[in-house]
Amino acid sequence: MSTTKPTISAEEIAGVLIAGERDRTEVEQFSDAHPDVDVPTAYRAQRAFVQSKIDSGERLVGYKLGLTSRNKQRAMGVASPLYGRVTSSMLSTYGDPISFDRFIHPRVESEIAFLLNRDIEAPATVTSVLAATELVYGAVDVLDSRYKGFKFTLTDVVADNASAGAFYFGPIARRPEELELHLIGCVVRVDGEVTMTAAGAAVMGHPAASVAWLANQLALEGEALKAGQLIFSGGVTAPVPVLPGGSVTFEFDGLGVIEVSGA
Ligand code: OOG
Ligand code: MG
Repeated sequence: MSTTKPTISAEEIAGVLIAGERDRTEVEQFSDAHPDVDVPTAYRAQRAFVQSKIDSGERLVGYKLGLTSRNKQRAMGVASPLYGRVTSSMLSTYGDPISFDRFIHPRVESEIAFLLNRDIEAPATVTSVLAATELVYGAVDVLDSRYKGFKFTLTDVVADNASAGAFYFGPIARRPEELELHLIGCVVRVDGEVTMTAAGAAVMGHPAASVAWLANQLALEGEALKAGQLIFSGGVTAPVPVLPGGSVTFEFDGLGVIEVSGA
């Protein structure tokens, strides 16, 4: 094990990503020039990236999981789950349009969102996550990697706050016990044509398993999931680009339809 200092600091990585997001310009993957940066350093960069949002008045409202399904791991060529932080300006009210011109190259994907009404203690399981969940929603994750060509390694995407851009909620909230979340179907249509279908079990066997993974991961870092937070499961289906004039609809069994239109 080398104990030399990384050739770029977490703060420097965050500074590049903050500028890329602000200026809507793609940045180079830092892993190309700095392959020595490890995952803990990348999470410190993520914290600094998110802290800049909090310093400008946003609130931490929860977390998002990433690369928790084979559909997503295959699409992005990265095989380990990760998490990012969700802040208040990323959320939109159902029906409100999201303006895509604030993004570099947005993509959308289906997820399940969990609203917690209790803190989750480690070790967490599917059962303990469901017991701490007040409501679940169908949701759409609007991703916007700050990296050129939407290409990244695990450390790149961790630092980039799991490509977080914005989130849509579906129109229907349900108690978790009213649904078989691992069987929830999702049909994705691009310009009216069915392009992808999946069930909730695509996410680690059960969407709540990804929330349990996060709770256990955060415990190792001295953090915990809290009552009132929103947790996004990670993509059930692979991402689809949002194109001008195009439409993508996400139909969830029992949780309604979300339509996304590229203006
Ligand atoms: C990385 C973020 C992953 C998910 O649900 O897998 C993610 C990306 O695909 O840009 O949000
Ligand atoms: Mg996602």
